[in-house]
Amino acid sequence: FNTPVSSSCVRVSPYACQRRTPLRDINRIFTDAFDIMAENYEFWESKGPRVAYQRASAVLKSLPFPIVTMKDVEDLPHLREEMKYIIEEIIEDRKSSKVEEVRSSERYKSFKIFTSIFGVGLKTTEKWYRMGYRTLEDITSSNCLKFTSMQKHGLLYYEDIASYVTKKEADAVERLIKTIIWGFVSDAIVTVTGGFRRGKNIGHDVDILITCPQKRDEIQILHKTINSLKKMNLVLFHDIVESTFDDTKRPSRYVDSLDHFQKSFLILQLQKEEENTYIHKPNKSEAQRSWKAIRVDLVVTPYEQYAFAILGWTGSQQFERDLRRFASHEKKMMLDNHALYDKSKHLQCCELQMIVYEFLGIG
Ligand code: 8DG
Ligand code: MN
Ligand code: MN
Repeated sequence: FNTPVSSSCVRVSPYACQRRTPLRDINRIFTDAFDIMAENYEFWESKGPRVAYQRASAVLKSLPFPIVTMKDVEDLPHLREEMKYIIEEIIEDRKSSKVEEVRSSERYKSFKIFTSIFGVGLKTTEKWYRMGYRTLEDITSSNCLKFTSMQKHGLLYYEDIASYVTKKEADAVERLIKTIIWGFVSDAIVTVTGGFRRGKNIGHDVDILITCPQKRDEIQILHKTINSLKKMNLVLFHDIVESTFDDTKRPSRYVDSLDHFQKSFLILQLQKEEENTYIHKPNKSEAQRSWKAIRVDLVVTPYEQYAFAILGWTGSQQFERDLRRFASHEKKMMLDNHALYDKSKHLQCCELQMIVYEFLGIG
C-alpha cells in the first residue's frame, strides 16, 4: 500500500477531464507560482500565456507524487521551457525570481486587490490603476469615483466576502434555499455546485443550481425565492439576470463563453452559529456582528438542460475547458452548459451527468 508513487510509473493525460486530481495539492509551492503567473497574464489580458500557465498548473495539481528533481517533470504535457525554468529555480531555491518579481510588483498587487471586489472586473481595475489608485483605502476614501450598486455593496462587505465561505456556512445556505424553494415547488431539484461539489471545504461563494421537473414551475421560482429571502431580511444585495437562451443561436462556439440561464448574484446575511466561523482573525466590526455576508449564485435551468448545467457549473475552470476541448477535438461534438451536440444533429437530453461522460467516452 505504501509504495511511494514516482514519476516513472505515472502517465499524465493532456486533458484535465481524463485526470484524477487529489483535493490536497502536494506540489503547491510550484502550482502557486504558476497560478500567480497565470493571474498576472490575465491582468495584462494576455489570454494565450494565461491559459498555458493554468493548463500547466492543472497538470502539476494532478500529480500523485511531490516534484523533487527535474526528471519528475520531463515527460509531462503542457510544460514549456520557461515553466521548467521556474520549476528548476524553485527546486534549487524554494522560490523563483521571476515569480517573486511579479508577486511584488505594484501593478499585480493593486490588480489583485481591485479584482477581488465584488462587481469590479478588469476594465474598472485598469481604469482605477491608470488614475493612480493603488490600495483599497485609496478607493474607499476617494471622492471622485462613481460606483455601481454591486461595487458599493462589494466594498461595504469586502472583509466578509474576501474571507472564505466554510463548508458549514455553505450547508446552512443550502438548507435555507431548499426550505424556501420546496415551499413553492415540492419536487424542485436544488444542488450545490462549484468548488463545494468538487469536495473543497472552503470557497469564495456558494453556487446553487435549481430546476423543476414540471415545465413552467421554474418560471417564477427565482423571483419568488428572492422575495422570500427579502421578507426574511436576509438580502444585502441582489441582481437578477434573465435568461438569454435562444434555441436558434446554438451551438455556442466559444469555449470559454458562459451560459444563458436565468441567474441571480446575491449577498446574503447569514447568522453566525458560534465562534470559529472565521478562518481569518475577524476585525472589530465583523466580530461585533452576529452575522456574516456571504456571496451566493442562484441559477435556474430548464429540466432537460440540468445535467449539462451541473456539469458546466461544477468546474474546475480547467476541467471545463478541457472537457469542451476533448468533446470537440476527439469526439467531433460540441458541449456547452445547455446541451451536447453532434456535428449536425442535436443530441437531446441526458438526465445524468454520467450519460454525458459516456457519450464522450470518459469515466
Ligand atoms: P470558488 O467559488 O470555490 O472560489 O470556486 P468555483 O466554485 O470553482 O468558482 P465559481 O467562480 O464560483 O464558478 C463555478 C463554476 O461555474 C466555474 O467552473 C465556472 C462555471 N460557470 C458557468 N457559468 C458561469 C457564470 O455565468 N458565471 C460564473 N461566475 N461561473 C460560471 O458555467
Ligand atoms: Mn463557487
Ligand atoms: Mn460562483
